[in-house]
Amino acid sequence: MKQDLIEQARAVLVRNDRGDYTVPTHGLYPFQWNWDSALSALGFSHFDEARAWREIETLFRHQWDDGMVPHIIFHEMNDGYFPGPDVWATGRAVPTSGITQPAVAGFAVRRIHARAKNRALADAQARALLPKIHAWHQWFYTNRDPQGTGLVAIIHPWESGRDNSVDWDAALARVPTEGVAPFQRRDVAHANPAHRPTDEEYRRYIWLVQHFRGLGWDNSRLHDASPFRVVDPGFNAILIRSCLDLAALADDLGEAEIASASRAYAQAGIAAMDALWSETRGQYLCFDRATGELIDSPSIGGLLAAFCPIPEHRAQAIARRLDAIGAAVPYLVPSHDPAAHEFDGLRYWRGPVWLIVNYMIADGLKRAGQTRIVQRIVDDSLRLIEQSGFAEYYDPVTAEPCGGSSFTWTAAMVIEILN
Ligand code: 9YW
Repeated sequence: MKQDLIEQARAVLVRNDRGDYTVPTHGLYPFQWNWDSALSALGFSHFDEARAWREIETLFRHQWDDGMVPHIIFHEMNDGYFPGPDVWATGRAVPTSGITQPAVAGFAVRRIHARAKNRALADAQARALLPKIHAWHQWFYTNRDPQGTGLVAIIHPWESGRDNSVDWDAALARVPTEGVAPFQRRDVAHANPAHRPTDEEYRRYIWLVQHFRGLGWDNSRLHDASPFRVVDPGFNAILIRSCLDLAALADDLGEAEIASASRAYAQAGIAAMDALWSETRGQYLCFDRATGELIDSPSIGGLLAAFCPIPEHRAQAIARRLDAIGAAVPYLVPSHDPAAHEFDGLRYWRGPVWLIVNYMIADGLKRAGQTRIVQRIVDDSLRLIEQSGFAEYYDPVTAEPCGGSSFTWTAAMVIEILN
């Protein structure tokens, strides 16, 4: 059974392999996505280390001069996705989007390096990637935390990787839609519209893209100029964890300066994170930098915070919260609290389970010693795969597979979990 699943997962990765990068899934997402690549490389690394390194190498080949690593790289033209390169208009030879995504590469590279069988290759690749990943982290803290609070903001819901989370509703409602050029969505031709963001959300997403494009994609201006500036605990936890992992890797490779700078970022982030804790909700919450208030939305972003080191009593509280959620739905971890009225088990990031987030929450809670709830998350993840295949996401109540099928990072997580 286990070997069968691994074989099936490998076949998904191979099918979506385009040589130097993988597409998340055929049809719906025909390009390279940032955090998909970093997480998918973990899957490749179990059967082809060279291919795993190449995935991340390709991603960083398209890093911007200012250090940003874009969220999409449009390697080949394909009009099956909107918004394409013409809408982003970032002026790059190989077109990219103009925003970023969760900085999980530092974590992935450290993990792949630590367990690599080909040590010479791993050292060479890690050494080449180290300054690039560090430059990306520096870019984050310089451009997305201009006041030096210790935590970075996202300026577009797409940056979070949790596109239509309830977390963004109020902040996104303040984004205008006037002047948005007419467009035709392509995603709804590949996936059930009831499982995707709404047209209204898309108009606001595109307004932000047009706004940033009008500012020449100058990252030194975008943060302050964006009406949407949200501090996401999950996003920050991923960045903090990557800084810590990069520091450990830098120690291994004798790069003391990168190690100490990375640790300083992580320490400041960990200290600042506690202000996002909600005693009432028993989890972390997002913070709206435009209004200066916490966003009272009990989403998975506040549980994913456990991916970075958090105080022991906070990890215990998150485990309790997961127990309560796990009593309400058969499959952990829904992307939004099933008890909240906004919960929608089929609609993208407003309820469904995503295996990559399960993996990161489980990893963090394992380090925090919360083994019982970790086992539940792992068991639920594998039950979803056995019942519903390698889907993009799943209904936490019925296990219905949603979104794209034969999904790369879902398959990669299965290989990672089962090895
Ligand atoms: C989109 C590729 C991406 C993920 C995001 C997810 C979705 C793309 O797919 O966004 O067009 O909506 O939300 O996290 O990287 O798998």
